[in-house]
Amino acid sequence: MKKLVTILAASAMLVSLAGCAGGLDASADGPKDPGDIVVGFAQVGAESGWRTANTKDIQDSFKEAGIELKFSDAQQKQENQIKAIRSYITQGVDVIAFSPVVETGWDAVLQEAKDADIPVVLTDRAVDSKDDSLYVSFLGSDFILEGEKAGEWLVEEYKDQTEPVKIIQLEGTTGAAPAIDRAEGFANVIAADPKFEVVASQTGDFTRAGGKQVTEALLKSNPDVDVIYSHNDDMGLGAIEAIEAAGLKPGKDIKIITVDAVKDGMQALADGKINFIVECSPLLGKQLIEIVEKVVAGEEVEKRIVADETTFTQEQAIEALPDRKY
Ligand code: GZL
Ligand code: ZN
Repeated sequence: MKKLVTILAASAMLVSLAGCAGGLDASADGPKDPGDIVVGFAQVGAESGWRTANTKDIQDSFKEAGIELKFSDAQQKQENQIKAIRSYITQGVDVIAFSPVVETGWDAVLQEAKDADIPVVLTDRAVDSKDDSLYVSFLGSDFILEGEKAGEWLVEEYKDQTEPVKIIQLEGTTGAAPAIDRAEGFANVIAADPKFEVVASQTGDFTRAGGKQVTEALLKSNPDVDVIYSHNDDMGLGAIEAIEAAGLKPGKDIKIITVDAVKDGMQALADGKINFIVECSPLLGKQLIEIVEKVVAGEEVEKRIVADETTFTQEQAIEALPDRKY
């Protein structure tokens, strides 16, 4: 009897070893179970309502899928993101995903991930690397289109006005893809009519405090401004505080266009303090999981996956607010 038990135990050991060895070569025993996959995510920070909604959605999605997520918050510093990516490489995670705080300066660390055979997924923001073999997929919004949508609303809003329309632009983080591209898309559209003039443009770093400080300063030098175009809701909400502190009515004396459509922005839109919001969806968790599972199973993934999103007027915001997820 004793002999039989030892033989059984030994063979069970062998099977489990084979199983684990098989895990290294997915083809042997099919794709890894979600429970065996480990993903390292290097998040930008927690600078805005959009970012916190994006983090929550990613963490909830991974919990639901039963996939282990190692998560880091870089406080909007590129060197912290690079450090986090390096630590994921050392830990030998299956996939690395991150939202690059700025477009430049990633080639070296992405090459290190490639040399370590760890696929990288870009979420939300892009890198300017010429070598697109450094990442398997870029999942996120089309920020140029978002800027164009903002410009199109402005052109429509002022189609009957001939005298100049003076605009202050609140830029996102300097060097970040959404800041570069939202400025580009907006400029493309308003170039159609010389009455539109961006009298001042400055970064508020995507934060509410930044938007308030910059607007206070720019209103002093441009008291007769008509419109504020803000690259995200949070800076727009800061601008509202500055406009009210100057004794003016946001949404009336100065019209405001923002991007994101997070709850606080949508509430200000419903209250008439913002006039138009271009949505930028933070809900990338599900699509990121699909990419991770395909990559781990050795399947092809699309190089560029665009998040679907819309725009909101005041009426549409009032309609949408009750069941807004973020
Ligand atoms: C856009 C995202 C931007 C948001 C900001 O996808 O990168 O960063 O628009 C956030 O709110 O800070
Ligand atoms: Zn770009």
